[in-house]
Amino acid sequence: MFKNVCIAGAGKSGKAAAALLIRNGAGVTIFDQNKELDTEAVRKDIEGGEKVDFMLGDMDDEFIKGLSLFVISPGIPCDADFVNKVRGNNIPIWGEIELAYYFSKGTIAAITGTNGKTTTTTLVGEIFKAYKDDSIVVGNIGIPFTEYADRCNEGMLVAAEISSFQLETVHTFRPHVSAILNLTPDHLNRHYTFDNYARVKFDISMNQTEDDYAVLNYDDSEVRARENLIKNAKIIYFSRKEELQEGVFVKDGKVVVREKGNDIEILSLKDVKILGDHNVENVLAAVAITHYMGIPADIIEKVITAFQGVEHRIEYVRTLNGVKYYNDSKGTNPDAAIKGIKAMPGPTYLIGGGYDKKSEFDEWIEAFDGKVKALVLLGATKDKIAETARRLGFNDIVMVADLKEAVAYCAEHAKDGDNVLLSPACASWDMFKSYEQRGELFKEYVNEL
Ligand code: UMA
Repeated sequence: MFKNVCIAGAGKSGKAAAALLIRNGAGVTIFDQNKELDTEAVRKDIEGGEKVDFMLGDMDDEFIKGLSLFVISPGIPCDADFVNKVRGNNIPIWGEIELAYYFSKGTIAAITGTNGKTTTTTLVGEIFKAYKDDSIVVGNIGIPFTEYADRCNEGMLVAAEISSFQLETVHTFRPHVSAILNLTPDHLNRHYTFDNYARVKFDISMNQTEDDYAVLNYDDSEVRARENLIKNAKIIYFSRKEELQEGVFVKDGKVVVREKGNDIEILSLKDVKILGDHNVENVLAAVAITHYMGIPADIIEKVITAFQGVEHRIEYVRTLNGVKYYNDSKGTNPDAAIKGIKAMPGPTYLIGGGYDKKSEFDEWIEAFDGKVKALVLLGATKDKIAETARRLGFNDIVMVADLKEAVAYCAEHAKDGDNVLLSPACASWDMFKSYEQRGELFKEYVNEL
């Protein structure tokens, strides 16, 4: 299986997969479509990197025929020409999650959904660590599961954030608890239709058995409409809005787990520090996930009530001349950005635009609710967003060339009591390496003012 492995993609995922495979005696070639890739720099980042071969640009047909396994990074579309060729030669294609799962012996809680994945996974990971300090947090959150997989022993708890990209290439991956937090259109340039995207999210549960749990959002009609896609796992619903017969919900300001007719009170919402309805949902999901992973209620309560939130999610940066600056760089789709603008307490200069995922921006603009003083646009989607805004009667639009200019414009015009929010409603990949880099740069520019 591991005699002659090709890893496609020399990013975080590919490098960690290479190190794992080399540790386990495999022959590894890294393929990357970027002809300019600095292979020596990549080699240096990989433990055992001197044993890696490279192929850049185009993939050789003869090379494909000799492969025993093809490991694909999440950012590479599964229908890329070279991937189709590999498939045509009947070479097994695994993603990083499948590869890590093959080596790992831990008990996994796997979390997906359009929004809230990172906050929920972070919370779940903190709860796991408070219970067992060798627990790990991995996946789309930025730490490849392959980095730890072969050191992940029996009994270790794993909190894994899993993206739709990663779910396209799982085959045997079986988390003990899976969770689908919500579903709104995202990554449609990759999955083509919303239904394809939704179905791929449900693949998180495809290998679960009757001994496993699937945590689903009762309040999300797109999730609920697809509950029949959960084949074997026991479904555990959570709801912010309704008292459930069984499941996790809010009753008299308390988060309650109702199980076999018993109500277990976990915590009071008034003690939770992260703001907004979407965060109540993240808390409910984290309670459901950790309860069914067997974590005692007192530990769940202690960790959740102490939790202050994660970087790049409506993150407060500073106040200057009475203007508050917030970094919501993880607002990478319209739905996440709606949460960002809704969380703003007053008049806001909103910085948006970025990589084109073929999203529609109408609902985001409708959510401005008279709060946005100016929409400052940059990136590949700026014209499309401006067009949508004007069509909906919103005309306070400013076009800028880059993020630095956007920050400078906002600083010059915002008055005491205003807010400046970076919440782009788009991914970052047109101008930045990642949403993290975009958020870091925003904070840097704001702190330089
Ligand atoms: N490449 C190609 N051909 C392509 C695309 C990429 O050769 O068509 C090469 C690039 O030249 C580059 C490498 O592949 O050298 C990059 O691989 P990658 O895009 O998979 O990026 P990684 O650094 O390996 O990061 C990936 C995830 N990236 C994506 O899904 C785009 C990271 O998720 C994840 O944290 C990491 O693996 C570890 O699991 C980021 C993300 O943006 C945070 N995810 C999306 C999201 O949250 O919306 C799904």
